[in-house]
Amino acid sequence: MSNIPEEVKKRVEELREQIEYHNYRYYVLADPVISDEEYDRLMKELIDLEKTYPELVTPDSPTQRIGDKVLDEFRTVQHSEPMLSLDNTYDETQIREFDDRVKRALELQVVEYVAELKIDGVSVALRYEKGKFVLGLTRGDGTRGEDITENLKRVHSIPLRLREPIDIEVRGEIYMPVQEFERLNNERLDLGEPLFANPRNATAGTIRQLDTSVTRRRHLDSFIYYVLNPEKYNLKTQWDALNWLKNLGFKVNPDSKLCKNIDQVIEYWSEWTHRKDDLSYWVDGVVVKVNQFELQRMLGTTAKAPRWAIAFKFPSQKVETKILDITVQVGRTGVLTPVAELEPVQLAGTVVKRASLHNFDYIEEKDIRIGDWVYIEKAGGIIPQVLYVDTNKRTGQEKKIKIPESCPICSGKVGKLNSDDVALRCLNPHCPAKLKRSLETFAARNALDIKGLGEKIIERLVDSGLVKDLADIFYLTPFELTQLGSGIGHKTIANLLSQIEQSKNAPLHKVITGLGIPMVGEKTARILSENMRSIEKIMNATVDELTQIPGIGPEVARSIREYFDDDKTKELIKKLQKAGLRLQEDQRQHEQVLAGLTFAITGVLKNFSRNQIENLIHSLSGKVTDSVTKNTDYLIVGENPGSKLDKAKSIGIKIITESEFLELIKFKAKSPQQQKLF
Ligand code: 3BA
Repeated sequence: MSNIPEEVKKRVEELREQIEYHNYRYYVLADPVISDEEYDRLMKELIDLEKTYPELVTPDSPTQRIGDKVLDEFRTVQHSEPMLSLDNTYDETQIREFDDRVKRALELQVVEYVAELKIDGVSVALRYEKGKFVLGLTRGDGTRGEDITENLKRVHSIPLRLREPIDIEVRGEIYMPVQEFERLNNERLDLGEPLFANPRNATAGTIRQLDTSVTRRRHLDSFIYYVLNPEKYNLKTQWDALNWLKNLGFKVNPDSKLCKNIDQVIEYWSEWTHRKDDLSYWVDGVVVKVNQFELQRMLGTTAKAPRWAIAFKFPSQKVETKILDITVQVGRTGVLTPVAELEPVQLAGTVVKRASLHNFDYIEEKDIRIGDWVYIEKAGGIIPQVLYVDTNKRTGQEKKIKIPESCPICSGKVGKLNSDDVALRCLNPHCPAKLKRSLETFAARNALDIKGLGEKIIERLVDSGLVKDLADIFYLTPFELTQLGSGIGHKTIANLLSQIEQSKNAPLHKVITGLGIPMVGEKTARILSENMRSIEKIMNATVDELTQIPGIGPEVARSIREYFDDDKTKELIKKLQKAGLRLQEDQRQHEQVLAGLTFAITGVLKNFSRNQIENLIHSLSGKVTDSVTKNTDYLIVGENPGSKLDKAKSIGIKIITESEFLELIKFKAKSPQQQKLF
């Protein structure tokens, strides 16, 4: 330490202050004052200095937000004061009863409240010493929580340094924005992983990852709403505390309201009942808190919850129905998902016949049985979810299900990949259910696009033993196919064979997508194909070499390596090669009118779906990214644009409409032949 030049130490300190400040402007205030380039330059300078002088690295350096770590376990730590929970109310009568209890206990005619939106996330506690972030805990059992400090450093709106060097503990909610939740579930659908039922589960599953790169990539956000020992900072009310927390550097929800009485609370609640879906994150109610800390202290707490606060839930569309059966689905990656087969019922515009039960822990926790009457709800507007059992309607005839000890399809062994995993999986690599799902992935539109190879044909091909791996479909003969039984005529067979033949011309990235390598979806497949240009090269690449590729993280790299290390994979690739698939990127120059250009897209377009426009750009050698960065050349804007538009404006990226985009292609197209295309 001693031989480090003073000016280096000073510069490092200066850079950290500046970077944290700009981080605050960007992630907390959403009001950046420098461009991404300038920000990146500061960060690079700091990274370089820390590389040269590793002794200077501190746990609160902004570089710690981006470097990845893999932890062995989470230690548990005692909370400095118990983390309580909140009682719930569901209607106006109940919230008035709460107000009456409060007023009676305090012997007051009227009490002031703060109404806050109740974020559908996960509660955490954050400790700072001399203004530096030192510890982040989950709620745990309320007394002890898990140390998730490293993951929380990857949440950019959590300050690593406060704007004053004080000792303090605050609490708040970590959540996953709607857009991120949908992106993540779409990706998981692609990868054959079980979907998250709601953003809260997704958040909980993310902050408890031992590999911090997972958290880093999942863009979580935060709102802070509680400070321990507020008297230490001369705070008298919740309203002042929220304001003070904001100035200290925390992200505080901007839509809280100071209410003079319970009528104003109810007004706030009914207003947000209608407005809640406009937010970029999910809320499930309002948290009502007595404003004066002095009054809070007088009211005190029960063992479980404060008497001075309560949750006032928004009504959700729920409906009651009966579970006729519980079946188990086996996915491509072997995940066993229990599914409730329901007495069909109308809910939020559709007829619901089935609802995911997520996993077997969930069934046990909620004590869900066949024959039960249950309440179901659409969570986050996507998958119907079984909420709870109406135990009053139990007759005694209900049947508990047993956790499968073997795969319901192949009777193979089942187990968990690790003790953290909630998903039970079929461990038999030859499970026909896995093969069937794999074939579906292989034939899907974003992969080999073999339309004739649907669920029914796949079922028969696998059950008859004609197809034992993905490559077998290329070796099918017309005669074999006639053996598949009724409903499959000559025409169907001819069509199928011709489609299979055509699919051999699919470009490399589509083949990679189709293989269904864990963690490798369409996007990653494209990156791999663009950078490695042949299966051979990907197969032989080390984890290090793979990680060098921009957009490939260590976890994905390991997963790719593992997949290709399997002897069965090697055999499969050989067989595919022999069948004549294109396992290397074409050298042929295609229409390169967009070469070197990177696009981002926001809002709804008139003429294209997202997929269509992305494919078009890719086919013209352009790039598409999820977010706007300094490397973006154009942002294409449709109706109802999102935050990308603000970002593009703030950093001066060219913004074009859909028709301007088409004009751009026309203009760029060199040959008259290409011009005609558009
Ligand atoms: N305010 C959740 N608890 C909350 C501090 C108290 C509290 C919540 C809240 C207890 C939200 C229970 C778990 C907990 C910190 C204990 C909120 C929200 N206030 N705005 C009154 O938005 N979900 N949850 N969290 N301490």
